[in-house]
Amino acid sequence: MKPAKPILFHGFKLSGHSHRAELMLHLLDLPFTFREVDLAGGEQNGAPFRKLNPLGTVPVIEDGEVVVPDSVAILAYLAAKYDESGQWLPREPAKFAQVQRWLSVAQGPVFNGPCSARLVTLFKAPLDHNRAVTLANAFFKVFDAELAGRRFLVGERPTIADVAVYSYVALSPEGGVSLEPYKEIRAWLRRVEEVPGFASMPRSKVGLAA
Ligand SMILES: N[C@@H](CCC(=O)N[C@@H](CS)C(=O)NCC(=O)O)C(=O)O
Repeated sequence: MKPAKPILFHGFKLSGHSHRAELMLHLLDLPFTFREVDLAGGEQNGAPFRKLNPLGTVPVIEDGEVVVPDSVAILAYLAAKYDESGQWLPREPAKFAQVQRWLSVAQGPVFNGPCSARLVTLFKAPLDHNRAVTLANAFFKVFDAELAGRRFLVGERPTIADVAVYSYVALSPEGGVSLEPYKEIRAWLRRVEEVPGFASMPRSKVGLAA
């Protein structure tokens, strides 16, 4: 199934939150129009944008009458609505729970670690960079061990769990967190990048660890 008209995507090209939602549109091969929100100019705080997302963050999508703010909510919506195969959001309860767990990881340890470290280096966010780097490495150590012997985060095929976690892990060198010590993570990133339809995001300075 495809949307009757292109989905309107309100995003920000250098945001990993925005990238994970945009990546899902590419993976599902859905038509969309990208609209860059002027975060530096404060557009997210104005009344028109707050009507779309009262919390004033990107990404937000408009699919006809349906408005969905929040990156992981967008992943769940797109998979539930447009992925008829059920691959991206498995309905079997144990797998469904595992996917939810990784969505929590994306909004918890990934946000507090690699995402926050990058917010400091790229956008001068008033956060503690050392703390974010420490949290990132603590998470990566556990994540690397969990990935051993696994192709994707839940089962043998990619799900929205992989999409949710991918962007800020791939971007972590931009925040000053090297992926060099984490062989399993680097191999998993490469597997995600090989999924048909994968689209990377523009890098600001530093590329992916080899
Ligand atoms: N929980 C939200 C967080 C999104 C978020 O933090 N977006 C940032 C860009 S990376 C934003 O829009 N910031 C605007 C601001 O803080 O004023 C999601 O997953 O979409």
